[in-house]
Parts: sequence; C-alpha cells; structure tokens
Amino acid sequence: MREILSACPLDCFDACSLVAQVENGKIIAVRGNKDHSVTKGMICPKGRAHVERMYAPDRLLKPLIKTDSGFQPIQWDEALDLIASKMRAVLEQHGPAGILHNYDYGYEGLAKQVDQVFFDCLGGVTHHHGSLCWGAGTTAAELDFGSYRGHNPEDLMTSDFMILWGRNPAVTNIHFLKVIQEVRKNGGEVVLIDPFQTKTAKLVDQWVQIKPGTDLALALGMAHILFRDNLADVEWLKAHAIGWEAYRNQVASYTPEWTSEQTGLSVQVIETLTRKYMKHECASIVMGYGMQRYVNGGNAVRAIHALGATAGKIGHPGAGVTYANKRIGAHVGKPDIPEVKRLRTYPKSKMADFIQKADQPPVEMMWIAKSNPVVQAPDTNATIDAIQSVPFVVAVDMFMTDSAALADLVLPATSVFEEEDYIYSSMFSPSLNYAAQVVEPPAGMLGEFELFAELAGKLGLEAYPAYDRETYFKACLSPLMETAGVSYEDLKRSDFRLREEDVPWADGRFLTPSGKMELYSDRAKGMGLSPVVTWIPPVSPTTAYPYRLITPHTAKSTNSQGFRLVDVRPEVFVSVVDLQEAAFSEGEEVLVRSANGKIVCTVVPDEAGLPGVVKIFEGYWRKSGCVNALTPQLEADMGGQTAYYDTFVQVEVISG
Ligand SMILES: Nc1nc2c(c(=O)[nH]1)N[C@H]1C(S)=C(S)[C@@H](COP(=O)(O)OP(=O)(O)OC[C@H]3O[C@@H](n4cnc5c(=O)[nH]c(N)nc54)[C@H](O)[C@@H]3O)O[C@H]1N2
Ligand SMILES: Nc1nc2c(c(=O)[nH]1)N[C@H]1C(S)=C(S)[C@@H](COP(=O)(O)OP(=O)(O)OC[C@H]3O[C@@H](n4cnc5c(=O)[nH]c(N)nc54)[C@H](O)[C@@H]3O)O[C@H]1N2
Ligand SMILES: [Mo]
Repeated sequence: MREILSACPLDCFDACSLVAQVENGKIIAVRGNKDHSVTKGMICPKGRAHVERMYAPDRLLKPLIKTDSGFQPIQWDEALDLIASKMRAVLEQHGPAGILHNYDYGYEGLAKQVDQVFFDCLGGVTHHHGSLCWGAGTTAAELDFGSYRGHNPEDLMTSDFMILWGRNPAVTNIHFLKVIQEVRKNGGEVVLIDPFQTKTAKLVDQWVQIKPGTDLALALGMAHILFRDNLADVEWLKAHAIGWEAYRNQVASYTPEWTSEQTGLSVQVIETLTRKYMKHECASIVMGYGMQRYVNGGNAVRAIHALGATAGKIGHPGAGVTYANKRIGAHVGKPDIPEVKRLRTYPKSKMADFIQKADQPPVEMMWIAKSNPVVQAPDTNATIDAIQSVPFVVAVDMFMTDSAALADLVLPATSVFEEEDYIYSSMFSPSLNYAAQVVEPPAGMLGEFELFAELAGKLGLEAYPAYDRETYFKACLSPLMETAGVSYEDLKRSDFRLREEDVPWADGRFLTPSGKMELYSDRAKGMGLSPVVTWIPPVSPTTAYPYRLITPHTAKSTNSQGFRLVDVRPEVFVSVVDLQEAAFSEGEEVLVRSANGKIVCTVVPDEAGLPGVVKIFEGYWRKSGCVNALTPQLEADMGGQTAYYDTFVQVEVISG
C-alpha cells in the first residue's frame, strides 16, 4: 500500500489535509493527516466520502447531450465543438454578456479556477456579484477593517472568554471543537448565541437563545452598556478608529430594555454577558455565517466588530472578533491576462429574476459548474424556470444533480484525487494544502483544466494562456512565494503557512482607506447604507405565513453534496409550544408552504425551540424536497448576500 498526500476541496472552515491509501492503482481509503496543525489526523465522513464519490456507479464519466429520448453520451470532441459553435454564435450576435457564468464553492482548489480565466478571456461575460454564503459579513469586514482576517486556531485557544456568535462548529467546523476544549480546560468560559439548541450548545458553558435576526440589536445594546458605564476603551477608539463619536451617539438610544424587547433576552442576561465580555482580557468573539443570512446581516456583523472595538479587544491576543480568515487567499494571484471589464453583473441572490428580465442582451447561454443552483440558490421554482428559459445550458459536475438535469449538455468532472492541486479556504484554517495526483482519471476524461484549454484552442482564443499546470500554479502562487520568500517546491506539502503574526490588526494598521478601523464608513455610505451601524429590523411574519423558517447546514452533508443518495422527506423541526396548538403532531407528514413554493416534510418536535420558528436543514434534492422552494430571492443589506432566513411559511396538514 502507498500513501499519497491529498486535500479536501469541500467548502468548509477546516480545509483538511488528507492522505489517500492506494493499493493496485485503486484508492482503498482516505485518512486525516496527523502532521497537519488543523486536521490533526481527524476527518469527517464527508471527507472520507470523496472515495465513494469517485468510484460511485452513478458518477458521470462521459459528456451527455439532451435529446428527445433523454440524455445520450457523445464524444468529448463533439461536445467541445458544439460548445464552441454555440459560443461563437452568441459572441457574434450578442457579445460576451449573452453568456452567464454561474459557479459557486463546490470545489476549493486552484486547478478548477481556470474557468474564471477562460470567461474573462472571452471578454466580460455576465457575472454575479456578492455571495449566497457569507457575503454580508465579508463586506462588513472589508468596510470596518479593510479585509476579513481572523485569529488563528492556536491563538483562539488562549482566550479566557469566548462568544460563539451564530456558529455551529460541532456540525460545520469540527476542528474548532479543539479550540473550545482548550479554552474550557484552561478555565475559560464559552457562550453560544443561537436561536436553536444545536449540538454546539451542549459543548459550551452557556447557551443564549436569541430571537432570529436580532443579533444587530444585541451588539448595539451591549455597546450601549459599555459607554453608559464608562467601561468602553475610549483610548483604543481614539487611537485606532474613525467615527467612534458618531457611533457612540448612535448606540445611546439602544437601551437594555429596548435590546431585551428586540432579542427576547432578559435585561439581566444582556447586562451580565456584557460585563463578562468586558471583564476578561482575552475575550474573543467568533461568528458564524447563520446570523448574517438576514436583511440586516451586514449591519449585524459591523455592529459586532464595533462592539469588539468598544471593548478594546481588536488586535489583542486571544481576543479580537473573528468572522473569516483570509490568509493564503490574500496572496493568491491569477495568470497575466488582458484586463477585463465585467459589463454586466447581477446580485447572486437574484439570479433567476435577472435571467428572466435580461434583454440587452438576453442570456443566450449559461455555464453551470461547481454549484447546484436549483437546490442551493433561493427560490427553486423560479431558478428552474430561469434555467429552462436559457437556450443553451452547459453543466459540469461529477453527478447528475437537479441543476445538471436541466442542462442541454452535461460534462463530467474529475475527482480531487485525479488531479494535482493546491487547496485552501478563507473561512478558518490559515494553511495551504498540496494535493498530489493520486490516481489517473478514467480513460479519456478531461478535467476542467484541460477542458478550458481545449475549448480556448477551438475558439482561437489567443488571450487564454496556453499554460501547463505547473506554469499556471506558479502564476497563481507567485505573490505567495514572494511574500513568504519560498520556492515553488516549498509549497508542495500540507500545512504551508505564512509566518505572519496570529493576531490580526495587532499593529493597529488597518487596510481601510483611512488606515484606521472605520466605525464611520464613507464606503458604506457610497453603497447607499448608513455609514454608522444602525438598527434594521428583520422581516416580520404575516397572518398567511406565520412561522419563520431557518434552513441551516447539516452534519450529514456539505450543502447538497451529501444528499445525492438520500430519498426521504426532510424533517421540519417545530417547537413543542407550537406543536401543542397545531393540528398536526410528531411523525406526521405536513405541507410546508411559502409565497414561493411548497414541500412535504415530516414533523419532529423541538423541545427547546422558540415558538413561531421552524427549522429544516438545507441541501435536500428535489426528490426529497428542496427547502429553497420556500425561500425568496431576497437580498441582505450588503454583499449580495441572500437573506435565506427571512423566509416565512405556513405548516399544515395534508388534506385528502
Ligand atoms: N457539516 C457541514 N459542514 C459545513 C457545511 C455543511 O453544509 N455541512 N457547509 C459549509 C459552508 S458552505 C458554510 S457557509 C459553513 C456554515 O457554517 P455555520 O455558520 O457554522 O453554520 P450555519 O448552519 O450556516 O449557521 C450557524 C448557526 O447560525 C444559527 N442562526 C440562525 N439564525 C441565527 C440568528 O439570527 N442569530 C444567531 N446568533 N444565530 C443564528 C443557526 O441556528 C446555526 O446553528 O459551514 C461549512 N461547513
Ligand atoms: N436555504 C438555504 N440555502 C443555502 C444556504 C442556507 O444556509 N440555507 N447556504 C448557502 C451557502 S452557505 C452556500 S456556500 C451555497 C452552496 O451552494 P453550492 O456551491 O451550489 O452547493 P453544493 O451543494 O456544494 O454544490 C456544489 C456542486 O459542485 C459539484 N462539484 C464538486 N467538485 C466539482 C468539480 O471539481 N468541478 C465541478 N464543475 N463541480 C464540482 C458538486 O458535485 C455539487 O453538485 O448554498 C447556499 N444555500
Ligand atoms: Mo457557504
């Protein structure tokens, strides 16, 4: 048996380093790399499942074209000729904006980012702005600090008090559990703020059950208390922040009573939490992405940053406010290609509407890769209609997803084990991981790296760099090599880190236009937002749709990727209080209906659930019932973020 270094390409905080075990040219298992500072030898079932996915009988191995009698295999060359001729026709008639390039976070390696190089070389195709995932928060961090840099895991372990704010690491970020363990082992305290009693709630000292969409109010109210009681670190604010007086004036009206009314927390809980947070020198706040999937999500993250600053915790070891952690990503470049002007962009959260309304030019061709928008984008029914309205759709995936099934041409994708790559995440882990090619791809299979090169050749696209893989990687990684003073060979290992300090903003120098932390942001103003954080209420329920629907991430899957073989109804978690009044009961199948669509779910009681709030995990395919059939194309206050959790539903007995 041989062991070969690889890495997990899933969209995840942890970005694990993997070791593939190979026997007779076949991978028999994969394990976590023991020598990796974050992975520490432990991986999750989703990481191990890369092997199952690669050898799965339903994996796509050949290009498929849609015909009257369903999908039929065609030769690669034929498929690429067809794409080239369709592209040429759209380019001639409508220009590059007639092509829409849809991609998401389905695969986190560099090798498959050549799609962006290709479409940029085509000359500014229609492209999204913002993100379905974390855009409100990353934009908030860019406004406040100039970038989103988090405290590294080892530094967070030295916290003596930690607020986990809307994050569920027991499910989404399992290597963070080591951080929680260390903090508690050293006598520190960990508090979780989440509307649900998640698995994480059982691993912390205190669970604070906040009303959904009101974290903004809590952060404003906590800052109010710090100023009111002269606890605020005004020295820090004077030295390092601009606009702090305007911000202090702003929070003056957000009293504990007001905060209590918004958040559903008692004044005592709010006061005590504030005092504890202030009192501990190494008090950290670590946010997740659930709490920014609201119309006020960006302001909520800005308010939490501002709270950290008011407490004087920014740039302090073991403290700070961590949302994401752009380390390697800040030093990754792109091949040298002519600069492209993206003439037409649309907010990612409104793709379906955009496609239907686009007329100058209309969307004539769509490229779907590394994403499953039918299941994951908001408003599934509208997304299906929109994709079907596009005359020619190409999808690239390892499997016939609900999105690929709508395409005219489906191209298979390679597994991470079949290509050499460099993989990193900007969510938490600060490491770059090398993934060697472990096995050859199936005979004749083109990976996306080769596919775009072939396509560029067929189109005579001279701007597309005719790089081999190594030249491409070097072009992307040269800024990193320069910053770190290392050679390309030095990067061919797991766990490459920049030797910069663990503590962001410790030198008091920020990447904002003013060089300070911006509690007053001209850039926010330029975006049509209040320059200083302000209260924006979450959306309210209506009589027709009285329940707020939260659709968080599940342990069983990364987004839709683990639901391929699942064929059961999703569960709808209903609070026991609501269940007492309801016409349905535990285990019953019910119709969950919103203004956008409906799905059938099985009722599960939530012993600790808030009345008026129901939960269904996201990721289920259409055969089970996509939760996004219920969600609207609603944009948050910033970052093109989807306000998924400002969705309202009715739950009812299935009649007949
Ligand atoms: N197992 C697994 N791991 C994953 C993923 C997955 O699908 N499965 N997905 C990956 C991806 S793409 C992402 S973006 C991350 C997401 O990682 P997380 O942010 O940790 O997970 P979420 O489920 O999005 O939301 C976190 C928590 O926010 C809570 N929440 C909802 N509304 C509110 C609110 O108003 N206030 C507060 N305080 N909390 C609220 C939810 O109840 C949930 O427990 O995880 C990554 N890791
Ligand atoms: N209701 C609701 N909806 C949500 C969320 C929520 O909390 N609630 N969360 C949102 C979040 S945080 C995110 S990040 C998005 C995720 O949205 P998506 O990124 O669309 O979700 P995935 O299900 O991970 O789909 C990725 C697809 O990429 C494919 N893939 C894997 N490897 C490759 C490859 O090498 N090449 C190609 N071409 N394809 C590959 C996978 O097979 C899979 O079908 O969903 C969002 N949707
Ligand atoms: Mo995400």
